[in-house]
Amino acid sequence: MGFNLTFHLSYRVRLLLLFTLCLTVVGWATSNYFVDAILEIPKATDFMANFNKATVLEKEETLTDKAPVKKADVKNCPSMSPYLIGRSKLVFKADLTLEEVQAENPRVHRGRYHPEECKASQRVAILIPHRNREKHLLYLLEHLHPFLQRQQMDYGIYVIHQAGSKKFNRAKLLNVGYLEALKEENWDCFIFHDVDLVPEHDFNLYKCENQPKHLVVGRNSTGYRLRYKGYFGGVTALTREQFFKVNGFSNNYWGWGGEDDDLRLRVELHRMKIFRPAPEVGKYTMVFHNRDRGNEVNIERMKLLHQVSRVWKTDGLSSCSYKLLSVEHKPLYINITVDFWSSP
Ligand code: UD2
Ligand code: MN
Repeated sequence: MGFNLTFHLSYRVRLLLLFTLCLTVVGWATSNYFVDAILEIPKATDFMANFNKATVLEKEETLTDKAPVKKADVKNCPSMSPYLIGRSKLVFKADLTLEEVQAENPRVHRGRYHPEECKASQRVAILIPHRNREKHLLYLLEHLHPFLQRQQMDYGIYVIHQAGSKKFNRAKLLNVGYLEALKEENWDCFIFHDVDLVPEHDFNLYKCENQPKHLVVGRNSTGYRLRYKGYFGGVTALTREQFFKVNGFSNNYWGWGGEDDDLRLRVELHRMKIFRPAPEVGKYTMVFHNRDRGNEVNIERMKLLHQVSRVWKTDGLSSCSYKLLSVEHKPLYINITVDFWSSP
């Protein structure tokens, strides 16, 4: 009888213990689930609050001497960064200097940045063709660095500068940018970016999709409307593989026009579809400019556009020859200077 009572009691105690244990486990699991869910999908209205909170946290963190987070412990970045603020009114200060922009971006080194708090899903190279547009470059750097940091991107900015007095060749410069950038990092995604276009809305994500992406749905100078259905100019994003597959841009477009349509035809020949963000998000301001000397309209462009299906395989990345003059790692960008000695 005594034995039976002890057995009975201990059985009840064990049952109670088991029940408490189950409750604790269920409680712990659901709280973790909800915390994760909140981190993953921040509400649009909370973006500004989160942005401020995150800035404060960052400041507090620098004050303590906590051990830095180990690389292996860093989580993947959320699909929607908590720092996004939506559309901004862009201001271009006439007396802005490179030193000011550098001071505003202390966490950018040698043209590159990656978030400390999480691991970005893609490494993105921004390629900017350039000649004689220093002021535009300054404005773009001023806005693009904070914009990309708010998006928690792992990125590098490359400026590909055409030296000499040959006609400007935007497409060939972008091929050079792709080939040279891959020599220092296996970038996943490439953004081909005019120097004078500044994005207004930071929901316009600077990363690649499973189809080539055209990011400029509209710009101020054209009433923010798409210029024409197949328009593929200004800013585009292709993965390393997508760009490689179409053999990059043609090298034969000297002067203004046609090279963007040529790339669109290459993309379509490979049965890829162009992806665009929503019109309210794909908005850009183009800093005003006149047509540059050395970039006169290319009167050959229609003829060239008729040959794309025949020549894409032999004219492109595979045949891009250039004279590399220098690669300089400046604080805010990597400057690649090239000369094209063989122009028509
Ligand atoms: C349009 C396209 C552009 C390109 C071009 C035709 C848009 C928004 N942009 O731009 O992507 O297809 O037509 O070639 O539709 N550049 C220099 N120095 C020069 C000349 C050009 O740096 O002397 C660079 C610079 O990055 C500039 C880009 O080339 O943004 C395009 O040239 P543009 O701005 O003169 O041509 P635009 O505005 O008509
Ligand atoms: Mn322009």
